[in-house]
Amino acid sequence: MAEIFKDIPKIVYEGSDRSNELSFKFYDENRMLMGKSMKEHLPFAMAWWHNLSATGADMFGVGTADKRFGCEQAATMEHAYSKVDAGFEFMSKLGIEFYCFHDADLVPEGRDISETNDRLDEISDYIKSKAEQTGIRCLWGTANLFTNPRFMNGAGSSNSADVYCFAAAQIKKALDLTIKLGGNGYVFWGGREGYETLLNTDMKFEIENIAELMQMSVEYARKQGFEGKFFIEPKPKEPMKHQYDFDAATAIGFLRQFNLDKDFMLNIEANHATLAGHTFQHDLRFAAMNGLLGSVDANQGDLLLGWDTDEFPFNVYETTMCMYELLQIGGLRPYGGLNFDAKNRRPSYTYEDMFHAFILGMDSFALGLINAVKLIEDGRIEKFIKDRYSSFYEGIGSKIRTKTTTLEQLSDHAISLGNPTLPDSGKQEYLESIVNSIMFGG
Ligand code: XLS
Ligand code: CA
Ligand code: CA
Repeated sequence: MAEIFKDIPKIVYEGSDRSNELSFKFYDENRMLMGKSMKEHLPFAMAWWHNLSATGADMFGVGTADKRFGCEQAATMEHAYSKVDAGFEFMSKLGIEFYCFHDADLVPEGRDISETNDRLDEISDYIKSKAEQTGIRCLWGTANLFTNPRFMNGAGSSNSADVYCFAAAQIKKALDLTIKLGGNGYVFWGGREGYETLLNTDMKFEIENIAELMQMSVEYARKQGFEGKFFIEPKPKEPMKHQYDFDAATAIGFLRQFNLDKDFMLNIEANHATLAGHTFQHDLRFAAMNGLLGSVDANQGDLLLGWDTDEFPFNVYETTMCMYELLQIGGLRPYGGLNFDAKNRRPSYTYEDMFHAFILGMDSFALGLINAVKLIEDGRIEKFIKDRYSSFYEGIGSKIRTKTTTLEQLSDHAISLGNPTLPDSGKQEYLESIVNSIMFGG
């Protein structure tokens, strides 16, 4: 098999003062921080769809990037094999250990499900042999239940029972593939699981059907010996106007309502959190404080644009706060990782750009990790937060926390205070300047 990225060497850490642009400036996989190597802290994954399939086509123009990787004709089985070769060469050159896929990313759809499934069996044999040679494995798999026109009204939320069965068939196969390829996670992103108007939609009915499909999927996977986690990936909108898994809080409510929270965790994507009007850190924290932060789609959006731009992470404040959350839950393994669900900008169309994108993303997360460790070791932020609630550690406050008081007693306490005092200052600007001094203070 011929080398595809011929002019690109193996990317290694050379530090920020070196002139070799095709090197990591901050990501040093062997550097130890808080008892673990950077590589262990940062289980990076490549998204098959953006990296190996997407050509930069948008609503106004065709693709700019040639992703045939040396084969003649796109969307053939020959192309499917080239993508595997390109993907494994790409990940090996970057030292990436994991990938994520949709069924539809791997092979062109056949005339019917059986033909598609045969193709998936064939290509997954090849992927498996590559995995055995390189040690690179699947992080999570999923089924594309949004591209085919039959899913115009959703999959689990479709009004058509037949379409619902097509979704089930794809999920069944994608679960088989995930298990075969050693994945420890399976994602449900509710691509078209939502609605445009209540004039044609029974929302309760649709949500119950989605839950039932998830329940059946869990039962099937457990029967096949899958011991990993299922993930819901929240997103508030796009493609639908209203999507049912709006954000972490909504998805957690749904999981609890249908008793799915033992088998499921959340896959939080930065760009989806900001589309929901939250910071990335907010949704990470919401999932984490409920014990349900399972995996991360590591990208960033553009706050000036109201859609899902899936950019490579560049904002080091965001990666710092992400790693701050992840360090506090002990990381994402053994189930999840940091999946670069991100694509090059349309004018960045060369092979070299693909590598620069990953160097940027991996370095941004390495910087985030370094900063987050410093924030934790510095301890001032954590201490400030703890002290801020000190009025609850004794007296009437402690009685509230231990549930040993009543509304009448609280009222009596307030009356006894006479003139109420103000709570202590929130000191936001002081705290922000601590973050800056830790990040840039050397
Ligand atoms: C789209 C989603 C999708 C999921 C996997 O916005 O991010 O790519 O991660 O289906
Ligand atoms: Ca995603
Ligand atoms: Ca996205």
